[in-house]
Amino acid sequence: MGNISRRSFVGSVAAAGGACLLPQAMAFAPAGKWWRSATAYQVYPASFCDSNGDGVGDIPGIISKLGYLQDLGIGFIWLSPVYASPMVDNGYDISDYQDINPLFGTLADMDRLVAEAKSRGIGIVMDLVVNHTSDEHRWFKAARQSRDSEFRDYYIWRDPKPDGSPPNGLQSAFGGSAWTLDEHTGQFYLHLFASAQPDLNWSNPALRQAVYRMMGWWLDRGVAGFRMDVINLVGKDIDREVTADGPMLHPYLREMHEATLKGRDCVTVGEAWGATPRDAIQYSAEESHELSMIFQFEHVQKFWDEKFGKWQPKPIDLVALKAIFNKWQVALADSGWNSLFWGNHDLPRAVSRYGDDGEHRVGSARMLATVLHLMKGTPYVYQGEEIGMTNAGFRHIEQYRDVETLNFHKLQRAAGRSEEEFLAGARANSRDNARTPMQWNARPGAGFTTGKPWLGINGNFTKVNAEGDRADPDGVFRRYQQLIRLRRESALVREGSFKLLYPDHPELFAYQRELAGAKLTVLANFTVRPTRLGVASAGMVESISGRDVFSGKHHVVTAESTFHPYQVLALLEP
Ligand code: TEU
Repeated sequence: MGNISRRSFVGSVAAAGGACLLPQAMAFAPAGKWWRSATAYQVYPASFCDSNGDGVGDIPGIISKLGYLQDLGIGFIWLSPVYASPMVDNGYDISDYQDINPLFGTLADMDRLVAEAKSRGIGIVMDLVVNHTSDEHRWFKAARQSRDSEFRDYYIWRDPKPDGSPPNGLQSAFGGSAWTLDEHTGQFYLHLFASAQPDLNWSNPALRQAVYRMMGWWLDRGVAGFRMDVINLVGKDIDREVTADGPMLHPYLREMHEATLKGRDCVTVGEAWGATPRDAIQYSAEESHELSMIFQFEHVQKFWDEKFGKWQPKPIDLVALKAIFNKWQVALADSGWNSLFWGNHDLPRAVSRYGDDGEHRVGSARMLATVLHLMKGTPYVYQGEEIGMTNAGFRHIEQYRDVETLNFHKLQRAAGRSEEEFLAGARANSRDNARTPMQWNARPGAGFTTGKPWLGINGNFTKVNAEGDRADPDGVFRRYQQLIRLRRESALVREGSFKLLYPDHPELFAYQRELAGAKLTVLANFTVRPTRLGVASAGMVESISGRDVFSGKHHVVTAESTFHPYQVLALLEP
């Protein structure tokens, strides 16, 4: 195989693959499943676009970029929280579910966002954070007034142990005990996240009905659905110290579906750390009447350290990574539906984690996009991923703002870990890596703000930015555009079967999709070194050939073919 030209047929994916792909596309249009052909884009509002120069992104800023998102081709936006919030956890601590944080705008701005996005064929999916509220929510303020408050039972209270210590050993995800003593009423309240994020008591039917009413209120305003924050925690059984996947989880989700989602043409995606494929089918199978799909994190957590968790850099083992994707693709082939993602606002930048954010930044970003987007499921692009943005590269703890990073810094330093070691971990995995402002152009403020950004802009913005990348026909944005369009147009991409090829190859990620006699073979060098399929590729069918869906060129791949660093082919046959 010769040197692969990276030049693509600009905007002509269909021209390259269309003859085979388009006829099947026409057969596909089951009502209510629009999200199976759509690609999602996550907006982290504080860091997307600041329209008023206060250094924080806002809703008018998002509206001003709808043209950009339409051009990318996405079908819906997952909007991280914009509700009223004291911002202890950047909006995942909500003080009023039916109002907008003035930092981000007004309810009128929100209505305008929904309407203008809709007119461009883009749905707005709200972040539903109902495992907990802010401690400034009126429910919690009332609940802590007295043990007899009508809202007391909206939260989870327990008496101290006889020695005054917390009721049990449950730990907060952000470090330390999950219990904080409310001095005034003499009981502890549960918070699986920060102490300013008290957990709601889902076993209280009045609370559940209040949540469902609130969901209906947003759906009636025209939102396209919900991303459900840590939804697998709501069925918890605290007294048995069961938090995730508790006994009441699925009954509550079915109840929620019945009360709010049923009969509406919306999309729902639940965040479910630790979910197994079996769980995913339970959540997302049509006959379950629960959710459209979930986010599962097996490919993320597999590469966390046993002792220090995410705060200890650990290399990716490609064979293990492939096995995980394969497991999920195969398990949900006939029932349920996968989400597909490399990153989000809690995770490092895709190109820094799985690719090369130095010399091969563009090539590896394009490779990662291709490998992910040609699998079966609904892909989620995290803002900036489509232009190959990289980790923040912070050198000092003072540069971080994230509550999780700052808490664990304190805890691990107190436990004797060195500053350098912690900072190395944070540079790899802190949530702030993904939260630095969107890099729109090379001017001061990166086109994100005219003021002082709430979190430092990545120093590489003069080189890495949307304006520059989009001017490059071989840029990252162009590849995302092509992939997003392919999903819309190709039934093979949406529905085809999945088969992992060469599972033991340590450097190539290869798989095959198949539908009605058409085959799409994806072959990607996941490393910085040239590689070949090699004789070790047991089960190799003599050769693989086809037309590359991006370049339109015909390729024949044999055991001897060389793949350049991060090179990817997507070959269509016949
Ligand atoms: O995240 C859930 C969660 O478990 C995270 O704490 C996760 O374990 C960690 O960030 C991985 O590094 C959701 C939201 O996505 C996150 O932003 C919120 O902070 C959290 O819930 C609480 O609402």
